[in-house]
Amino acid sequence: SMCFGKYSTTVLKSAYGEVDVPDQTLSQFVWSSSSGWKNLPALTCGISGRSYTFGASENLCKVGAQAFLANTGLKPGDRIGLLLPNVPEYMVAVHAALQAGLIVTFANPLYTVPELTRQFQSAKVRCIITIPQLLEAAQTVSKTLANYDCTINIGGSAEPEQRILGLESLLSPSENVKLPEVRPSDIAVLLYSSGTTGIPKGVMLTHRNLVTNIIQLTDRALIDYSDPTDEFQETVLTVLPFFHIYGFNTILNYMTYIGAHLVTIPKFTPQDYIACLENHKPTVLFVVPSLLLLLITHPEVTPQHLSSVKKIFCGAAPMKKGLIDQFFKKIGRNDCTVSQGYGMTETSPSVTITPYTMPYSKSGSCGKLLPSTLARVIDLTDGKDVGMPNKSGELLVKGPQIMKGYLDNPKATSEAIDIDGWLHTGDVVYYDEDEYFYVVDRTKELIKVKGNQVSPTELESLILEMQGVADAAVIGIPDNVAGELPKAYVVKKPGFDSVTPEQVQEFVASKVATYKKLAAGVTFLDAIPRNSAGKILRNELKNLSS
Ligand code: 4UW
Repeated sequence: SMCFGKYSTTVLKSAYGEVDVPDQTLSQFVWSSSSGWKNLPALTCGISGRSYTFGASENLCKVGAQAFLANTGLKPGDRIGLLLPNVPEYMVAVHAALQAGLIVTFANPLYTVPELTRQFQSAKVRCIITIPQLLEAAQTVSKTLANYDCTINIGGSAEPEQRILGLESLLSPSENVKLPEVRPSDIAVLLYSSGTTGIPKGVMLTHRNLVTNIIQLTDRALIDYSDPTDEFQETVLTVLPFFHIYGFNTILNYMTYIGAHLVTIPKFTPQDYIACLENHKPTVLFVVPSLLLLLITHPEVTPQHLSSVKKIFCGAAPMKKGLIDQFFKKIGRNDCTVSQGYGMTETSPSVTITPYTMPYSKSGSCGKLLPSTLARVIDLTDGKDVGMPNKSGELLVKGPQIMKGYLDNPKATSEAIDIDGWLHTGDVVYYDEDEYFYVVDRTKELIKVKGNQVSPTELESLILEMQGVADAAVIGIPDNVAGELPKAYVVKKPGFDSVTPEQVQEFVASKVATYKKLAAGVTFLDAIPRNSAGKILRNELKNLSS
């Protein structure tokens, strides 16, 4: 399926052809078949047992959309911020907002106030939806936001004089409110990703981008799109965050679309996860490599706990070749598939996925191109297409799942998506003779800690705020459990010899979510290696650390 175009590019086309994408908004699409299984459970909190059927959650989304427009000052096109852990109500909050024509941005509930402020200011958020435990942070951030309208406090009480509304104001039917026309080409969500360089930017994904990726995955029939019934319904245990593209589109939207029952856990602990395996007997698990490793190595996870599981999906970070073998050894059976997907926030997220049955010799591959997806692999030094299998280079991707661009950042957008429409992924890959892809490295600065994005630039600018610091550079250090951990190289100002590594670590830890901490330590240098343009030579630092 290779074709040779102008400039001797070698374009790989999906072996699966093209898919047709319905002309629907994300909400219309996700609920398009649910009338067939209205009374089956759609979402259940694995800890409290709080549960919604498909009929109930679909209806709440519609009621919520009308209530948004009736009870708040928000208008279609306005942005709202979700500051929520994984709870069943996440679905209602997102899809009510989308049906009201709003654009949604999701924040990590573990974020500190400065982290939240940066994201919500960038997205120009006018309303935050949160829970009582996070209300104080939401209110602090809201004071910094221009044209702020209101906060919605799910599960808490209203305080009208502070513009805090309770959930009831989202659930009171306002049938006379007409919902706006939302077009599939409209932006649905703004998810934050650092891309190949710099601080996190708002990735603009349209309704069509998100629907397309679900259709592309459905086409590969990784989970049969067969009507769920009282006798059999897939049960999906998920702890991966809904604020991340993987949790949001691949899990929340895709699994709801096919009629699976999602069991959510608001905050990961091995004990809660194990209890959910026991109590809910999931048939499908979505994992990142560090979670799969935990299932393999945790002494309290027994083969019995995993006996109901038939399908596992892994993605978001490189998976070590032997991990799948270790998993099969642990469960003592092989009637379970472990699939790997590769992609990024900018691609909604999936680009490749492993086929249903895959030769053992290809384990470690992240699979083949999804339908309607094109790829090129270019040499890291001369930028020319490598033109043949088993030669690594940077992956370029083209397809209908690629983002519209970075919010308010045409420069970053044109650096990421070139004039011919190719997205430069910053990942180093090769493909084999059968066009199975393998991710081998990353050229971009991004650090991945247990699948979470960490932007080195963000940590560097924080460290530079510390008294006595003249220069700083952050890189990822390989780690057996987390995949990578952030490490800082720091240059002290004259007269600040007494600054210790621990002080730098504590300074950063006090300002960022836990997974961004400088867990791989701090080393002082006389100078940070930089090129003549002032760009940090990260490879030199990587060599120093290995
Ligand atoms: N192997 C090696 C992989 C892999 C990988 C991602 O935070 P983001 O922007 O996005 C994600 C997306 C996760 C995902 C994609 C497709 C898919 O099917 C699925 O479910 C099974 C999950 O994490 O980070 C994007 C970056 O993460 C790395 C890679 O560097 C990419 O650019 N990455 N998947 N299988 N590395």
